[in-house]
Amino acid sequence: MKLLVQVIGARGLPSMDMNGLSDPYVRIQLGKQRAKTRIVKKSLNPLWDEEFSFRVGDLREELIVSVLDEDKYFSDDFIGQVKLPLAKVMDADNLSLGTVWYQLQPRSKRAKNQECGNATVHGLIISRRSVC
Ligand SMILES: [Ca+2]
Ligand SMILES: [Ca+2]
Repeated sequence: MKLLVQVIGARGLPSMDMNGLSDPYVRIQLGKQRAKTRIVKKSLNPLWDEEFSFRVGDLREELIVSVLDEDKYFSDDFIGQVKLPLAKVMDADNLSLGTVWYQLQPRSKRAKNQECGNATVHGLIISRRSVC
């Protein structure tokens, strides 16, 4: 089985650079499989519009979608991430989640269940889609 993930864009990302902008790209992980979008330079509202395909093995896995700011001389800054359990896709109509904006979350595990915390990174992403 294959999972298709379409990364469209993000909006309202925080600035991670001195120039008030970021150079965002998206890293996607499913188990040991990884993929990356290209880097959109100097943007807080990047558009990637790229599609990735992953092999689905274990349905208990989560798709981890991270947005990072590319930096030339330092390690890249983490902006936020979204975790999507595969089970959620399997439960969806037509095995597709459609095109949806997701709120980026901070990396800390603790924040995951705190719906009302103010820790959410202000920004968004993507959409993913289907299976089969
Ligand atoms: Ca930076
Ligand atoms: Ca940067």
